[in-house]
Amino acid sequence: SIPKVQRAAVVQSTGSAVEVRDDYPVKQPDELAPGECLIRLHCTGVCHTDLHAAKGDWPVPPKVPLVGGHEGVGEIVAIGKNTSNSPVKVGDRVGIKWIAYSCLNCENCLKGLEQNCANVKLSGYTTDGTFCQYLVSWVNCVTPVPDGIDSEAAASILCAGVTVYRALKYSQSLPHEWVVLPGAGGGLGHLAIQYAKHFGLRVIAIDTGEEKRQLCEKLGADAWIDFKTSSDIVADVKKITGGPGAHAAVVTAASPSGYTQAVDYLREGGRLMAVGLPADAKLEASIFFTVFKNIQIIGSYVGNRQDAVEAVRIAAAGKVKVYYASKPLSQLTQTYEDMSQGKIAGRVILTM
Ligand code: 8ID
Ligand code: ZN
Repeated sequence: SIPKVQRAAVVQSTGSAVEVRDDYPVKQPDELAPGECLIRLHCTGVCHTDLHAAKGDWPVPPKVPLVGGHEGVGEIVAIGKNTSNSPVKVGDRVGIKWIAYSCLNCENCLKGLEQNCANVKLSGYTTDGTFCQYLVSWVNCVTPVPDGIDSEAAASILCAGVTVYRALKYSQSLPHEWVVLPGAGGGLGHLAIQYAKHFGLRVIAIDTGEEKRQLCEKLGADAWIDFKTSSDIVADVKKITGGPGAHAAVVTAASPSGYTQAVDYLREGGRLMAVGLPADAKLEASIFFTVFKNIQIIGSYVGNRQDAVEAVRIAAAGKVKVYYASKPLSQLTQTYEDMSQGKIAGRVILTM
């Protein structure tokens, strides 16, 4: 049976502290609208986006009170009555991603840009997310999770994995080309290394500190640059690539500094994939060299349902593994603290 209340991590007003409560309401099965489903969560990842949401530091404000979180895996326990043609059923294990709901009928949805749906709902931002035990989702938008990957290992594929998988896919990189990954030791970055290696690319990981260096090298990075100790990142990248620079960069750093040298260390025709979302930042690049070198600068925002299916499939095949520390939901505040200080190599997964 479904309880009336649950444990949830709630931000009461934007910027205020996260409060873990045991009295947050659970929407009951008979209250679900057609197309909605109720999910009992096993676990959730903590993404840097959740920290931006809790702080409210982006130009688009989140809802309040807010239950954050958008990298969850759980089990469907109820589906709204009069739901027709559901691709999932009660008992299925599914993932929750940042795009909680997209209408599938607007121009952007029809073009495959479900992220930009005119009626989009964002998990842990404009609708309650995964820092709780039970949440409402939509049968057409959950991501089925195949056997062969446990829930904790699958969770961060739903945001971090999908996002870097799509950015790499749209970077149009060919096997054996060089890709630079600023932010490589973080949640998105450590998965980007592995997807890039799976694509046959050569990887230059940029981040800082011994723990992240070891992680990046263990995951297959071909070269490492510490952004805090390097005196010239552009020269380092050029040297590693034998002169001309890298073919692509996927920037997942949560600070603007991760972006600044990219146009300079990319070779002619290079692609700069903008993924990290530092608050209040402008992308600074030389217009002259962007033009002169035929550089493409491309924003890449999470992924659609197909990107999610593909990213999960590669992880379930054992080609990409989330490197994580497992903690209880009550550790969310501490996790935000560690994340602000750049102390987390890989991901933190919270269990319910
Ligand atoms: O759809 C999207 N585009 C999307 C999806 C999910 C997350 C974007 N994001 C955004 C987040 O909102 C956040 O701004 O991507 C950014 C990274 O998220 P994350 O991987 O969850 O954050 P993290 O685990 O804290 O990793 C960030 C890493 O960047 C490094 C840090 O050391 C950390 O390991 N870093 C920083 I801060 N500055 C750097 C620099 N100048 C840097 N690495 C290299 N060079
Ligand atoms: Zn995320």
